[in-house]
Amino acid sequence: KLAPFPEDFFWGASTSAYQVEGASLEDGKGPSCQDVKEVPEGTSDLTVCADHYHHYKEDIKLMADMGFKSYRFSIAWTRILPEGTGEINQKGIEFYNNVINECLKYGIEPIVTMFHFDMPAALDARGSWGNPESVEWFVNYAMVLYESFGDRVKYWLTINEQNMLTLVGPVIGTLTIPEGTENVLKEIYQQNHHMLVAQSKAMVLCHEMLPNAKIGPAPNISLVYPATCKPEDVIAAQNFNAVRNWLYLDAAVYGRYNSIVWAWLKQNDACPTFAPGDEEALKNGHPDFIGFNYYNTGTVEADDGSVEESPFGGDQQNGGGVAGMYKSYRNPNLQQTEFGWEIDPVGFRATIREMDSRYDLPMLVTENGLGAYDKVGEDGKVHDPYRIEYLRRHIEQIQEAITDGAEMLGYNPWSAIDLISTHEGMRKRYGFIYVDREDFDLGTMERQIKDSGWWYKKVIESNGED
Ligand code: BGP
Repeated sequence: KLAPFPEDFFWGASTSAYQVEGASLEDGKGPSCQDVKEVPEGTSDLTVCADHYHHYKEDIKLMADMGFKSYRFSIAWTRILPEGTGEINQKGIEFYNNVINECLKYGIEPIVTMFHFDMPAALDARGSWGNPESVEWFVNYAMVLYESFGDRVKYWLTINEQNMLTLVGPVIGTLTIPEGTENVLKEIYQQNHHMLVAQSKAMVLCHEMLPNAKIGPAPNISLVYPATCKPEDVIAAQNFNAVRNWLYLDAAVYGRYNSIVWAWLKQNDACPTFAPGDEEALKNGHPDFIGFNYYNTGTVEADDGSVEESPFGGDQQNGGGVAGMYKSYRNPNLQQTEFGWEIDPVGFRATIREMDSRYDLPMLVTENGLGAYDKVGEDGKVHDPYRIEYLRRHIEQIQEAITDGAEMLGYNPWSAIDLISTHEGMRKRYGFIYVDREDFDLGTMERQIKDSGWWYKKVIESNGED
């Protein structure tokens, strides 16, 4: 018999500032790396997005109509601090005050991501995460957030998908490698180290300033399978698991580097340099829970010598591998989305079980979801049975994991509302709420709840029984 979902389970959904808000330079907002990056060919830029900046009231009302218990969104660093450090932009504070208050009005718990892929351009120009000062920039930004919103925000997420920044950073438009860098691997992991230290310090500060708040990381966690039961493939899977997943959680939870990753970096002369106090700083931070995004599992085999030398490790969707460590493998047992992403609900349970046994902390699903070409039907509605099927199968596996003993705090799939996809622009939609616009035609911006949203409402009402 399956265990029930907890009574106070956070059923909700997610967005991020640079993908949903638009108004990218309005009301004093400074440019972020996303505003100045070259968008992939054939996709929209990020100036308008779903225009949530001007529609937030309507959007949160629709979330309330679906019965949301939580809404995970990110704060744009440059709306608060246009230059990344220095002067505070009151209009930015006002906007997020309004968003938070609007959520609370409907009993929706705001879950706030502090950093979701949008480094202030001004800080990029100063070396971004490669600059050792980045630790202080982030901690200072965190302090402003706690001071401004800490009286109402109880759940904080530090850095969204830090692991994707190191694995595919340039694809996302973040993680800049300075020209002329000799040891790119070392540079990547030095930047990563600064993020880890910054995160740890932000967790300590959160606990000092807001004793009732809870804070956690938000990496993208995918359990990695070996392609076969060949021992060499198992070693490859351990390698990718370490590089992709455990490095981030070992550091966040235990304040130490994963030994497999450290040994690999050492062999490549790429271990990050610790500043005085870093070791202690890493040890001092403790998350209250693990936030994580899950889209699919990974599968790898041993490198047969064909993996090209590249400092970036790639991920399941982008393929790749690391020479001598692992090579990506398409799992023949899994279906794929229209966009070629593998679908693995049972792997969701496996991933949760693995995290539970390694870290023994409550877990909050901060993303999961299906990107598809949704269309308005002849009846004017959006019928997305494929998304209902996808979500249902994943929710079932959360319940299995709860039955296995995992403590699950909530489920916040991607995305609350249609927004701009990282790689595919507007055509790849994830939302429960449809937005009438295309990549190059801003449309009416009208909103409507899709079939999946009405279905989700029933799931929430019945606390997962539907
Ligand atoms: C995650 C990101 C999100 C979101 C999502 C879907 O990696 O945290 O920002 O974009 O993936 O990805 P995509 O937009 O590429 O389909």
